[in-house]
Amino acid sequence: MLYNAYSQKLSGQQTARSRKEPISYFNVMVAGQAGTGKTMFVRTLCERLKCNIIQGTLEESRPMVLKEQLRATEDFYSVSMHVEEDGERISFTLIDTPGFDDGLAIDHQLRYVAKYIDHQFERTLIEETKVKRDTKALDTQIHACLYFLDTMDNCLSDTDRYALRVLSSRVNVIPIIGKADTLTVCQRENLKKGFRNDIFDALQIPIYGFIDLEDDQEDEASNGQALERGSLTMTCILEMLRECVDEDDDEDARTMIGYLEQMPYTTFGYEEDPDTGRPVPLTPRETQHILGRRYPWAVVECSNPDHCDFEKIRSMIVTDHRDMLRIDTFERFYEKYRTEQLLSRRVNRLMATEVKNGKVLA
Ligand SMILES: Nc1nc2c(ncn2[C@@H]2O[C@H](COP(=O)(O)OP(=O)(O)OP(=O)(O)O)[C@@H](O)[C@H]2O)c(=O)[nH]1
Ligand SMILES: [Mg+2]
Repeated sequence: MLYNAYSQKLSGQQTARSRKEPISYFNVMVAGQAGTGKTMFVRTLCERLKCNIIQGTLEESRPMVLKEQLRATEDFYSVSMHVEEDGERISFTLIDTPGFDDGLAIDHQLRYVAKYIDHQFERTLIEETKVKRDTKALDTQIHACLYFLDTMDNCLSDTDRYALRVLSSRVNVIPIIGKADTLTVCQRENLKKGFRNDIFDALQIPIYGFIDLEDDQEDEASNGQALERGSLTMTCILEMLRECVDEDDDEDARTMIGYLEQMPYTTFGYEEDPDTGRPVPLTPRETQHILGRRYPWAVVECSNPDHCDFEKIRSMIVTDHRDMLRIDTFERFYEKYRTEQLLSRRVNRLMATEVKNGKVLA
């Protein structure tokens, strides 16, 4: 139902697109508090995608950024590559951002991130309003923001709460638990439960997957039970999605259920050799390069589903949710930006005419 409509629209868009250009664009931003493992995740994902990268297409906005020693990120940088996935060629860009600080500084930092996201929308708007549009114009919109949560407590920190609210008004936010190798199984489960409850039920932050009922949909939701706006808990959302699966065999709804039931996904980065900056070999006679970390008591592997959800995150952004995220970005966030901009430009024009005609408002 809901998600099917999305995919139908998208497939139409893609057919038109694929006739003109072979590549679809997908851009992911990584954000969160300082030291939560964002840069290490970017490096690990790039390393993991290596086998899918089309030769010669890897580009870094700052030279050697993936090879230099790991240190706190001071400015935005991006890593772009063309990836071949299921026969489709994707131009995939990761944007790493400096970690947020506690306290007042976060306002300034979030404003900067918001400006960056808006700037990408502005590029689309400029292109759209041209008389002759460039059909090969790059899509630089941010389709998803992987937000690395602070895991000090079993609930959202004030900083995360604030940042999630600000970001989710502009971009599809996907919360992530980084450095999962430092958590026991029990700690992970408690964190997941606590975060899910805070984001969806207690605070109703409209991150990716949250469904905001339209007024006319309110009465129909959840087995005929009347729901008021803002009362959609995780249980209700899952119930609605299951109805879509049962009634229409909706594949997108099924994909979304899989995500919502297990979010926030956990991940950890590989261990770097301090001299070479390359992933350390996990066993002395390792032939195939496995990404992970070695402890005295065990070896943890990034791509092992028993150890963390890294592979789920990878397939989420590279395949499973890519189309839904792109459509959502265009229809929800870009449309909102476009409407606001066009309205404010119209108001400015009217004001300027009034001033010119000497009818200055009192
Ligand atoms: N145990 C463990 N340590 C990690 C992991 N990822 C990163 N670290 C360590 O945590 C520290 C911070 O990692 P970064 O990846 O730079 O974190 P960041 O979120 O990018 O930090 P800022 O750029 O300051 O915002 C470094 O000392 C890393 O070695 C992980 O998955 N597991
Ligand atoms: Mg960093």
